[in-house]
Order: sequence, then C-alpha cells, then structure tokens
Amino acid sequence: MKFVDEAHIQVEAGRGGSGCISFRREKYAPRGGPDGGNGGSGGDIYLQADDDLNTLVDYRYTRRYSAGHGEQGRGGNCTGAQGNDLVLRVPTGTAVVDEEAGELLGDLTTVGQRLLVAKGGRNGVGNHCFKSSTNRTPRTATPGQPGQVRQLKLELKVIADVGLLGMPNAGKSTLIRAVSHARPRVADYPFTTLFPSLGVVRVQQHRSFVMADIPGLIAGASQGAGLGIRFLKHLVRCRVLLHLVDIAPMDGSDPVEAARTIIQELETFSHSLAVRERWLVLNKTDLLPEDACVDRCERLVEALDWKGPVYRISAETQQGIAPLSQAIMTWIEERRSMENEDPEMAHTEALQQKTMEEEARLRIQDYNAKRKAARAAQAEEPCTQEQDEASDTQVLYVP
Ligand SMILES: Nc1nc2c(ncn2[C@@H]2O[C@H](COP(=O)(O)OP(=O)(O)OP(=O)(O)O)[C@@H](O)[C@H]2O)c(=O)[nH]1
Ligand SMILES: [Mg+2]
Repeated sequence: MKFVDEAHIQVEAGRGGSGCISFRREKYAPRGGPDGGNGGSGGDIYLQADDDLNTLVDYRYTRRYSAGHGEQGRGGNCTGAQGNDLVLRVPTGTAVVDEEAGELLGDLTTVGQRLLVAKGGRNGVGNHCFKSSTNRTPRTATPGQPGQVRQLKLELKVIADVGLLGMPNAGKSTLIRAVSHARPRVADYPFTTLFPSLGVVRVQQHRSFVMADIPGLIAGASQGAGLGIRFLKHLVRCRVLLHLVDIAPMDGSDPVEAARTIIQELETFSHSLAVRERWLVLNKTDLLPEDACVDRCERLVEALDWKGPVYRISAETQQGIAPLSQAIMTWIEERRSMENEDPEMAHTEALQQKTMEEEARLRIQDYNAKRKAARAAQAEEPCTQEQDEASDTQVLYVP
C-alpha cells in the first residue's frame, strides 16, 4: 500500500433547498391560504479520525467531495428533506488546513474526533412564513443558500511517543522489529525504509508506548536531499527522539561526522524540534570488541559534547534493548503524570508542539516553492552536460 501523508481536496457542502410558493386548494376550504413549505438545509461535510487508516492515499485519487443538497419545500406545508451529511474518514494524526485562508482548521488527534469542514447552505423559506394580517396571499419564498466550498490540505503526521532518527543503515528498522511487532524491511543498503511505520512496544502488561521508524536522513535532508524533508515532520509529535548512530559503519566512515550531520539537519529543519528531548543510542555494539566499543562510544560522546542520556545497544543481538525500552517507558510515564498534575507544564508542551508544527509546515512550504521554481527554471533552459555531472545524485520522494 502506498504511504501518502499529504493530500489536497475540495469539499463542497450541499445547497439548501428553496422555499415553495403554494396555496391550499381543497374542497370546503375556501381561501385555504399559503401552504408552501420550507426547503431542507444542505448537508455538511465532516472529517473524522479513524484508527483503521494509516495513509491519505484515497484522497490522492478522488479530490472533490460534495454533500447532499437539501430538497425544495412543497405544498401542504411539506418541508424538503435535509441533504445527507458526508463524513470523510482520515487517519488519526491528520491536520486540516484551509488553503485559501492559510488557516489551520483543526487537528484530528484522537480516534473518533470529528471536524466540520464545510457547512451546508441554509434552506429557503416557503410562502407560509410570509403570511400576515395585511398580506394573506404572499407570493414570496426565498431560495436556498449555496453550501460552503473549501480547498483543503490534509497533512498526516504519525502519532508516536518515540521517534527514531538516524542515517540510513543505522539500524532503526532492526530496532523497531526487535522491540515491537512492526515489520519494516531491513537490508544493508540505504533507504530501505521509504515511509514511516509504527510499532507498539509492550514493556509490561498495560505499560506500552508507540515507536515510529522514519526513513534515514542524509546531509542536506532538511533541504530535501534523500527522503528527509517529507518525513522529518513525522517526528514533531514524538515526546522523545532516539538518535541512532552506527558505531561500526561498514564503509569505514566516522560515526562522529554521521552524528553531527543528523544534529545539523535537525537544527536546520526546526530549532524547536532540535531542542526536544533526544537520547543518543549507539547501535551495532556486537561488531566491536568490548574495549574498542567503550572507547569509541566515549570518543563520540566527548566529540559531540553530549550531555543527554546515552545507551549502547545491539539491535541485532538485542543486547541492551530491554533497559532502553524500560527507560523510555519510565520517562514517558513520568512526563505524563507531571503534565497531568501541572497544567502549566501541559500548556507549555502544547505550545511547543504548535511551534514545531508551524516551523515544519513553513519549512516544507518553502521547500516546495523552491522545488517548483527550480523545475520551472529547468524547463526553460535545458541542463548542460557539465551541470548535470556536477549536481549530486539525489533521491527525491516524488509525490
Ligand atoms: N551487526 C549488526 N548489524 C545490524 C545491527 N542493527 C542493524 N544491523 C544491520 O544494518 C543494516 C541496516 O539496518 P536497517 O535496520 O535496515 O537500518 P535503517 O536505519 O532502518 O536503514 P534505512 O531504512 O535505510 O534508513 C542491516 O543489514 C541490519 O541487519 C546491529 O545491532 N548489529
Ligand atoms: Mg529502515
């Protein structure tokens, strides 16, 4: 199944039914009076968060949605039927933006949450509503109003407590496979993971958290290189980020450089995301003898001037995995209880979330605009052979 985390749709609520002009005509009821009924109101359109969905792929193919129109009123004071509402199901974690106003309409973060995105048109009223002592035969009725039309942008950001972050091949997918039932592909080539996957880590009965594996980042990810830009946004809802570093890279590259690149990319993408709780997880300890491993880890911590928590694990042999999961669980539980007790802290957290989401949105908008401009320029002047050879090969996620 294709993973799609962005979609643009148009929603059109139903038009209200018009009022009716009619007069009662019946045997033994002379001058029966006006009896034109009201129209029915137009149907609304709602978006509803659904846990059974995990991609917006359906909205890539069908882009226009309309709710039912209200029926016209009829004689005999019959009110027209209301238009049917339309409920569009979206994955939990979908934010809805009104594209024309550039305004965030809402964020569907809990299962079953509903958001009204287009209000149906008001119904017209029939002529019976206009009768009065001075006008007993009103020949006036009002038309129904058109429904609201909106261009919406749907943005899905997965909801997880923990996000995995690291270079390709750092072992992110191996780790999520080791701690949960998630089964992303694992292979020794970069960009094995092409879209985020979630796994539930059960530490004990009734104690669990959700972990998100996202595609690997490379230098320039925040500017769109690799698969970066589109997927960094999936980290903004995580409470803690695990920065996985391969301490024994097969290509002999320096783990310090690799770690610095990721930190740099995170900072460029969003400062508020870069200052979130982040732990350093040094993976593949099984590939080095104990002493060399300790040495290398210490050097890395020193070189990065790292003050936060550090864990040494081997996702492959599962060494060090249990203490890491325990520590994450404890940290999350502590945070949750602190936020429950202290509304001030919960408020600060909500504000931080909002800032991060804003920053991520702006960064992605900026990137999309640049890419569009570059494409337009390319279409105008074909790239020369020298330019072609000079430009680095980039894997770009093509929507
Ligand atoms: N020896 C050893 N190999 C590991 C360990 N963790 C992962 N690997 C190997 O490293 C390679 C890459 O692992 P993945 O889990 O696919 O890495 P990733 O970070 O998900 O990579 P991308 O999806 O490309 O970003 C695979 O061949 C794994 O078997 C480990 O702890 N020890
Ligand atoms: Mg992977």
